[in-house]
Amino acid sequence: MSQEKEMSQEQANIVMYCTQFCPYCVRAKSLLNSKSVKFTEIDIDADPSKYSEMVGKSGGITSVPQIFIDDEHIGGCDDLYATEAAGRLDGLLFK
Ligand SMILES: N[C@@H](CCC(=O)N[C@@H](CS)C(=O)NCC(=O)O)C(=O)O
Repeated sequence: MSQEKEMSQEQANIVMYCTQFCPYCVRAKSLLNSKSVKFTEIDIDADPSKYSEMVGKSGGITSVPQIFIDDEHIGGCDDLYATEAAGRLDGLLFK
C-alpha cells in the first residue's frame, strides 16, 4: 500500500502489551513504526495488574508482546510478522 493511501485512511486502534527490555517487543514496535501507525503500549512491568489482563485477553498466553488490532488478538511478534508476510497487516491497520 502506498504511503499516500495509508495516510488518507483511518488507522485501527492498536494495543501492544510489552516490557521495556524485550527484543521481541522492540522488533514488533519496529514493524509498526515502519507503517507509521500510532499504537498504545501497555508496560506490564510498570503496571503488574496488566499482566493478568493480557493473559486473559490472549487466551492464556504469557509472553510479551501481545498485540491487538481493533480488539482482534494478533498474537506475538512472530504472529505480527506472519500477518505482514501473508499480506494481511495493512488491511487490518488501515480501514
Ligand atoms: N514467539 C514469541 C516470543 C516472545 C517471547 O519469548 N517473549 C519473552 C520476553 S522477550 C517472554 O515474554 N517470556 C516469558 C514467557 O514466555 O512467559 C513472539 O514472537 O512474540
